[in-house]
Amino acid sequence: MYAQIVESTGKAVKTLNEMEGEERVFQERINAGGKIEPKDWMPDGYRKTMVRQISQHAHSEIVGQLPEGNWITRAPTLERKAILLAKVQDEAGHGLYLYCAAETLGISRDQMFDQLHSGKAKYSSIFNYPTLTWADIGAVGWLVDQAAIMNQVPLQRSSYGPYARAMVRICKEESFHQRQGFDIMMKMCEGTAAQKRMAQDALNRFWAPSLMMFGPPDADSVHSAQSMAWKIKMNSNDELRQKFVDAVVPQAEFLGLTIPDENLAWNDKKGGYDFTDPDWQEFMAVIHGNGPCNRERLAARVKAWDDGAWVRDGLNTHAAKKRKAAKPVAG
Ligand code: FAQ
Repeated sequence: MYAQIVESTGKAVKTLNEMEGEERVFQERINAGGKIEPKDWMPDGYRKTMVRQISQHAHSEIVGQLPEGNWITRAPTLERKAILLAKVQDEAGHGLYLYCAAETLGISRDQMFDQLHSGKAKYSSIFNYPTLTWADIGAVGWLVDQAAIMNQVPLQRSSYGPYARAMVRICKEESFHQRQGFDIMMKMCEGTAAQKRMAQDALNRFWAPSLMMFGPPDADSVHSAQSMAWKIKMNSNDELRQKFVDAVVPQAEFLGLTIPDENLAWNDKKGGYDFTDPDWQEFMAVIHGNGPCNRERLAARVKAWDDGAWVRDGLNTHAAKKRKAAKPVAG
């Protein structure tokens, strides 16, 4: 692991013995389970990686509202509509905590939005897939939120204080989200044959994209080695993907649904399921802007930004007037 060249720094991951001064103190603190706070010294690569990960995560929460928002007006009952509205609002809140956490590292909200709107910043691949039926909203809660939880629970212990603390509340809310998704799936599976077919179809379409959420295989993950040494990431992409599969298979059995993978089989030796990798070429296409909904998602975010210009202008003008009025009169 330590010989791997990582993209975050462009260098091999250093061992403690190769470090001195502030860098060594920083790494010792991390190794001892300490937290790094905004005003603490940190290597440039650490700051850069944290900004990248937190802002990508924030963008994912915000763009992640779109596939679900698509169903608010079409939810089958008033109760389901109220629950979905609350969930989508929660995602906006998660975005806000995360943008605030990223700002503590010296990047502004405007810079982050600019990176999103120009296509420079990534957000989770999963949100570039369409939600075609109500069962997809069940599958998103059940699978996508579960994948998010699998990834984010360990991040509550990650080394950057503001990120780790934001994750505590986010994880609590994601757990509720996962339960509501599973509840939708249960209702569909206990319903008519057509409703059960819809649930199976949603699982068929969301299974592989959910596996992709954990990132490329460890061997192709350019940031993992350094991020794990800095405890920005607590587990590797493949470890979390395996954990996810092991948790979801019995849930699918409970629902009476079939995981769309002919190679899925319990492996006694590893104490987990063997499964087929998702199509990594498709993953690369999606994360480089060529998934089924990338253009639509980005256009929706840019439109929201443009439509909100008059609000930002009004707020800025008001703030400028207040600042002027508060200025002490000279003499
Ligand atoms: N999608 O070297 P690695 C949610 C990129 S929140 C897009 O392995 P890393 C809530 C990666 O950025 C879901 N891009 O990278 C919700 C890098 O590209 P770069 C979001 C991906 O950072 C639910 C390149 O590939 N969660 O769902 C993806 O060490 C329902 C190489 O990859 C987080 O962001 C991907 N799936 O590991 C909302 C959690 N995977 O930046 C609404 C925090 C990889 O060099 C509804 N993030 N890439 O250009 C993480 O844990 C990590 O950033 C990983 C990727 C695991 C996502």
